[in-house]
Amino acid sequence: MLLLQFSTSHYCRKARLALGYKQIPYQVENLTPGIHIWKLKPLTGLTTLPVLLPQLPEYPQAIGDSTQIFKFLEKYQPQPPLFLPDEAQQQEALMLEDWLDESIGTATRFIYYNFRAGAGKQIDPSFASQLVIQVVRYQYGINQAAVEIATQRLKLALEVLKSRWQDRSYLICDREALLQANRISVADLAAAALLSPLALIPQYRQDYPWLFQRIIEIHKICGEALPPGL
Ligand SMILES: N[C@@H](CCC(=O)N[C@@H](CS)C(=O)NCC(=O)O)C(=O)O
Repeated sequence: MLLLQFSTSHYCRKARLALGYKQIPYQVENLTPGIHIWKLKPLTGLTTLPVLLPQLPEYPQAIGDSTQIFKFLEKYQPQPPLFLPDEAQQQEALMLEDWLDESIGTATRFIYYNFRAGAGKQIDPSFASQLVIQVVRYQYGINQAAVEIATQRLKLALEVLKSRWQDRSYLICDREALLQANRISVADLAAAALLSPLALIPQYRQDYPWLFQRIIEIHKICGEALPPGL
């Protein structure tokens, strides 16, 4: 299999976590932002990465979107399972994953790129890096007002996640029988990948130490290299 990715993208990290968890051998091809569109459009009709190319005759040529990649991998190789056996719990996991994808992953992007252009500029002050950061800020409309909204959104999200993740290994668990059906799900992989850029921001490291413990644990389970800062 071949994973088309941007090397620094947290959504591509999410796909790598699933491939690693399933222990599926794969190669990566790093695309260049901007010209990536020419390669992707004919393959998926989307402009976003990750895209997985199974490179197997009986499977689709390309799967775009990290959620679709999760679904494909679960069908392609059911063991070890990423989906929960209890239908209600699996629905809850999918709902959390969708929220993390559509809302929280975006909020993290806004906060991260704002940090890298300001207080975190010394991480890589080179012209090339700062140019990429400015292009991303322009592309996604990352300005002070939008960052303020993203910060509030993330604060609430971390409160919600804290109640599930601070004292337990996994986000979905059976509240009546705490020890039952308490295992890794699509929600854990999504949270571990999509919140990982916060590891470079000192304020988040200080305020949410439990979050980074969980991110490290999930990466170890999946055999994926830790994100920068951890
Ligand atoms: N919902 C998508 C989001 C992926 C996404 O936003 N990818 C970004 C990189 S972090 C991207 O490809 N942006 C380039 C573009 O939109 O043209 C997924 O889960 O795969």
